Formats: sequence, C-alpha cells, structure tokens
Amino acid sequence: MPANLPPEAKEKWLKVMEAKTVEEKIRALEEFISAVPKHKGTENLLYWARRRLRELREELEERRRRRSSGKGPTFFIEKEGAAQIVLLGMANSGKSLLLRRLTNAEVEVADYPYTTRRPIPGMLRFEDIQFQLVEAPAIMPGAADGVAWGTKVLGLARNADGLAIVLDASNKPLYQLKTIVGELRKAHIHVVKPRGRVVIEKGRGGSGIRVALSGRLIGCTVNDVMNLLKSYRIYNALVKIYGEVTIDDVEKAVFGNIAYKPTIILVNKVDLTGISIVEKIRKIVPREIPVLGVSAKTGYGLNEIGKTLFDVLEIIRVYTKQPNHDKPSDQPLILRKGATVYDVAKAIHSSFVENFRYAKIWGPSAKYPGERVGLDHVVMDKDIVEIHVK
Ligand SMILES: Nc1nc2c(ncn2[C@@H]2O[C@H](COP(=O)(O)OP(=O)(O)OP(=O)(O)O)[C@@H](O)[C@H]2O)c(=O)[nH]1
Ligand SMILES: [Mg+2]
Repeated sequence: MPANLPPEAKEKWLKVMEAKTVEEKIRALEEFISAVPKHKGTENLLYWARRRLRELREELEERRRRRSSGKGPTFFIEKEGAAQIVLLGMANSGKSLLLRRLTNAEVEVADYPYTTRRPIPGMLRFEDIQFQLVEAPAIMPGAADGVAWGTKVLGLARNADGLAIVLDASNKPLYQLKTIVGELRKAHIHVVKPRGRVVIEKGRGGSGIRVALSGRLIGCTVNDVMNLLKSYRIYNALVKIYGEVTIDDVEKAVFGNIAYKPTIILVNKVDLTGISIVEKIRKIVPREIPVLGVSAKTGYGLNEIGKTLFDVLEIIRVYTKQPNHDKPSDQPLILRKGATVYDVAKAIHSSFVENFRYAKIWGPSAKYPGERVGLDHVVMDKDIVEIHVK
C-alpha cells in the first residue's frame, strides 16, 4: 500500500527535495519524519527516512572532522575506468587478498578481522578496458541499522555500478550471504533486477506531467500516476515506466530510494573446502547472479572475474572512427546494452546529434561491413561506428 501521506507530510517532503546543504536536508528530514503518521503503512518509509537522516548526520560529522583536522581520509572513492565495483563481504572473507591479486593494490592482508577500515581502490584489467574494484570495510549484521561503519559501507554500495559479494567458503558461507543480502535489502539496495523500473525526471517534458510507458502499470492508471505526483507538488516531469510497475513503485521513485546493483558472488577460499559448496550456493540464488568459486590464495578462478563482471553489468564497447581514418580509436566508449547510434553521437558531442547525416557500421551489428544506418540503429559490443555530419 502507498503510504497515503497527509498533505502536511507531503509539503514537508517538498522541503526535503528543495534543501541544498546537508544542514538544510537534515532539518527538513527531521520535520518530515515528525509529520508522517506512525502506522503499518508508513513503516518502510519511516525506516528509509531515518536511515537517510543517519547518513546525512554521519556525512556532516565526517565533514566537520575533516575540516578540523585539515584533511583526513574520506569514505568516498572517485570513479575510474569502465565501472566501479564494490567488494562487499564479512570480516576475514579475503577481500584484501583478492584485491591484491586482481589489481596489485597495496593493501594489508591479515588473519584477524576488521583489518581494512577504509575503502581501498584498485584497477582490474579486462581485455581493453579496466574496472575499478573497491574493497569496502567488512559488512556486519546490523549494518543497515547503523552498527559501526555500516551506513558508510552501504553508502559505498549504493554509489557503485555493481557489487561483488565475497564469501568465505570455509566459514558458514550461506549465513554470510543471507546476512549481506539482508542488510542490503534493508538499505533498499537490490541485487536482483526488479520487475519494473520508474524514472522520474523532474522539470522535463515541457509543461505538465508526461508518462512514457515502455512497460505496464499494474493496478493503476496513468491518471493515478499523475495525481500521485501532483499530490507531491511535482507538476513538471517526465515519468518513464519500464517493465511492470505498481503505484507503490512510483511513490518509492518519488523518494528516489530504490537501487538495483548488478551483482556477482565470489565464493573465496575454495582451496580449503573444495568446490561442491559453490554448486550449493548457485542452487539457491537467482540464475541472473553469477556464482564463482575462487581462491585468492592459489589464484583459482580469478581469470573469470573480469568477463563475468562485464556480462552482468550489461555494458558494451563501441569504437568510434573518423570518416577519413583507417583505424578506430583504441579507447572504446562504454555504453549500456541496447544503446543506439544516437547514444554514440551524443557521447562524442551534442553537435554530432544536431548535425547528424548518417553513420557507417562495422562489426557485430552490421548486416555487412560499412552498412549505412540512422540514429535509431542499435549498436553492439565491439562495433566500429563512423558518424557523418553536415
Ligand atoms: N586459504 C585461503 N586463505 C585466504 C584466501 N583468501 C584470503 N585468505 C586468508 O584469509 C585471511 C583474511 O584475508 P583478508 O584478505 O585480510 O580478508 P578481508 O576480507 O580483507 O578482511 P577484513 O579487511 O578484516 O574484513 C588472511 O589470513 C588471508 O591470507 C584464500 O583464498 N584461501
Ligand atoms: Mg581487508
């Protein structure tokens, strides 16, 4: 059921959305929380709002600490490479040794828990691109309720492009998996693709609310969606609906609090256990989540990680070529599966869209080498694209 918030609470929510500084956001969220009636229908919303409040307070605290100490380390890691993948696992699961083996990052490995206390980045090469792996400090039960650095670790996960969950095969891996996925879920981070997706682009779509249906509304109409948004005083927006979406999903999207992260599971230390445990875990997780048995110690299985990440992220590489050159660029553009020539043109420069005449394509999506195509043509991994402009 939607939370059915009274108008005062919705008004307060508007203040939260408009707040600019962390201090303003904290004040606005506090007021929002006290305006929300407490009952079963608002439980999830309040849980989320309180968690968000805790995040903001920690952010403020960290900022103050950094200011008073001159600088000091931060929990935020700037993205580099084709995608940022956070290594998430319980203490001692082998995250640091994996990071060291995969990326040559200099990181401490030790047989006692909570060795890594700050996120550590490293670059993993896959063919001609690189993924940034970030070891997160260990996740533990209660992380989503703010235990220890839990809020920050989940913040790292929320900001990532994908997750690699690291399990210690020799120490109750199923319990570890349950705990980690449970904490993620409490923080509204999902590791399985949702059946539907709502994207609200505020201030887009000219005047008024426009609903673009690439999927189906379940148990509600376009009108219900418009009325819901208006009740939150959102009057100008483009609402994109993908897959199957309920009015609840739309309301959650107003709060912007659902995240889906492509995820792989690394069952580490199989040198100690053998690989039958891998099959056991594979059986209980949804098919879309790849489960790899690995050993950071012996190197077993490590070569497959790059390709597995590439597939689960659903990205493609496209090489652009100038019309009078023989060779394409060596650095590919990284695009999402399903991207079109339009996305390629836009990624080069917006003027390429405005002045577009046609494109020529070589590679998997071309019917024949050098095929002439328009902006709607769907490109594929390893395509070479040559754009001709006016
Ligand atoms: N046998 C075996 N031991 C491993 C493997 N990977 C890691 N270890 C050992 O497990 C212990 C913990 O490894 P770390 O890489 O420090 O684990 P971590 O997950 O980073 O731990 P925290 O940072 O404390 O959360 C160390 O003694 C490692 O040598 C593996 O694949 N096989
Ligand atoms: Mg570590």
